[in-house]
Amino acid sequence: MVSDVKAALLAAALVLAAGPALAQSVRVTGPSGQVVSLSAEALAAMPRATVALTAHGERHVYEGPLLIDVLARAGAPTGAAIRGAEMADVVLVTASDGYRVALSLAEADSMTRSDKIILADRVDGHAIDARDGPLRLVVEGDLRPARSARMVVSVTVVRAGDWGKAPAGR
Ligand SMILES: Nc1nc2c(c(=O)[nH]1)N[C@H]1C(S)=C(S)[C@@H](COP(=O)(O)O)O[C@H]1N2
Ligand SMILES: [Mo]
Repeated sequence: MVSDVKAALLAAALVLAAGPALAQSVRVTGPSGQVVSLSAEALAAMPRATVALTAHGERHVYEGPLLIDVLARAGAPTGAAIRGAEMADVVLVTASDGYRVALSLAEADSMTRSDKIILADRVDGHAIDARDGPLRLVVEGDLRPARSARMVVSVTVVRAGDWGKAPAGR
């Protein structure tokens, strides 16, 4: 009986300690303001890609869905539909420590560039630890890992096309 209680408390403590890593979802906002929250399970069920990342002299293989597929869940255009005003769409990736990285929507699309950009949830075959994950942006082709935001909590498409435009009539 007492050991049952101990076991239950231990189990609860383990769940609490692992809490953020287990519960992580990502908040995705599309160009028209549509918001979806994708759970770890939803991300795991998406088509997967792998990208190697070297940081601090160590090379690791990250795996996860393509960022463009994640953005499409919130209504972002893909492929040839990224045209006109959408060519100025910016993707803001925000981490839990406030670190932010900007990309363009077009560069995340596999019809525009062959280098892949993924929202990784696994590294070298296991879940990403709490220091770097549970979600990490990985940008294939980058020579330094500065855009590889760790601990990603949200991705947002910002329509930058209208910024700094001359007023109508000029
Ligand atoms: N959330 C978050 N991600 C981040 C950073 C950061 O400060 N916060 N630093 C970036 C930088 S500058 C580098 S070089 C790589 C790896 O650095 P680090 O593991 O020493 O933070 O992570 C990148 N991702
Ligand atoms: Mo860095």
